[in-house]
Amino acid sequence: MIPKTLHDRGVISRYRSFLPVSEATPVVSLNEGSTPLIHSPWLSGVAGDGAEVYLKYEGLNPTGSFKDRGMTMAISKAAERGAKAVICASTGNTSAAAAAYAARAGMRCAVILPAGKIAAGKLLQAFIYGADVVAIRGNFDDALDLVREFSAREEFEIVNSINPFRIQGQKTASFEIIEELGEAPDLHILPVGNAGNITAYWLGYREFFEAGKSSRLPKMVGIQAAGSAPVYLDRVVEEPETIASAIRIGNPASWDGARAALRDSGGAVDVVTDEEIVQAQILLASRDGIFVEPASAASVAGFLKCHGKARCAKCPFPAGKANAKIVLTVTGHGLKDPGTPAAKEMRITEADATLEAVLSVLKLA
Ligand code: AN7
Repeated sequence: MIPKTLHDRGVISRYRSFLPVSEATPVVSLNEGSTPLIHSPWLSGVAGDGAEVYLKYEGLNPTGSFKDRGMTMAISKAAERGAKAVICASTGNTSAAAAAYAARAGMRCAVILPAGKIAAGKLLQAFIYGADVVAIRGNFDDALDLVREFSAREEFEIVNSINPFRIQGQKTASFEIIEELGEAPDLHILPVGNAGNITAYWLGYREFFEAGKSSRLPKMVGIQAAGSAPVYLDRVVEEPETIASAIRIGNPASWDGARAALRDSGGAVDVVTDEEIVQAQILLASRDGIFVEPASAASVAGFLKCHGKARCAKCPFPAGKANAKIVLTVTGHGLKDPGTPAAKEMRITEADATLEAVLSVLKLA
């Protein structure tokens, strides 16, 4: 039995009345959610016109990504129906979250991963939390197709975002943003891979709007990596490629949800190159002190693209609107992916252990 105090601060206890849970649901939580909404002086300055830009730093969840919000719901509901095991396909973060929450619930966890394409920190997480890891010779889309075949097996609960409880949990990020800003933002930018998160955010914004907790809805902007951009291209990408391995997905499961969010919010989807992603990752760390993984930096790269010289014609940024509020979700922690190309920033200079030598390296001699 999990002591109650330990899950009193997770998203289920915080937003119970907006979630499909009951007294019969055993809450499995690691105190996910309540992540900081951090003001970015740098990006606010880039936007101009009195705009305020905020980063929803989801890397500060218990396993280092936004997936924990959905996983507390998926695992709690799996426990409620007596499932003994869970399974997922993943580009890394879903498997880390599934493994941790399954461990917490005393369930077996199997994760199906594209071999050689998972960031080192995420792979380590799956193992350390005790999951059974299968690396398939194929990509994420192949892994998800395989996992769908487990729906016939009663003992397994599928905890990918095709599990509707995942979306329910993830929508709580929108609730937090509205509570913190006192209103929905004008514009919300986030990376899109399997498209569960943009679906979830849009659901959350609509639910709080309907509950009278906000008086407007944001325009939703999805950012994809140029080499893995099925939503942008409006077609399946057979061999997706990007250094942002988390969003290396060619056939998103929640494609319809993404379409609806983009259409109904008056939003847009755009692409950024790997170079733009790495550049944005480095700039966000060195200017704002926030280190995110490459997929998360796609949000920032997309924002910079919209506000740079190559401002895209269809960008729904409320041009001319003074004091706009813009939120970017940065979905995962930078420490998850030490193999990121941004690691080339590490240029270590050795010195003798003397003041003189150290001053010399610091160019203070
Ligand atoms: C850091 O872990 O799909 O559009 O299997 O890890 O909801 O898929 C991860 C996706 C963005 C894209 N940022 O979100 C998985 C997986 C990070 C991510 C996304 C992911 P979705």
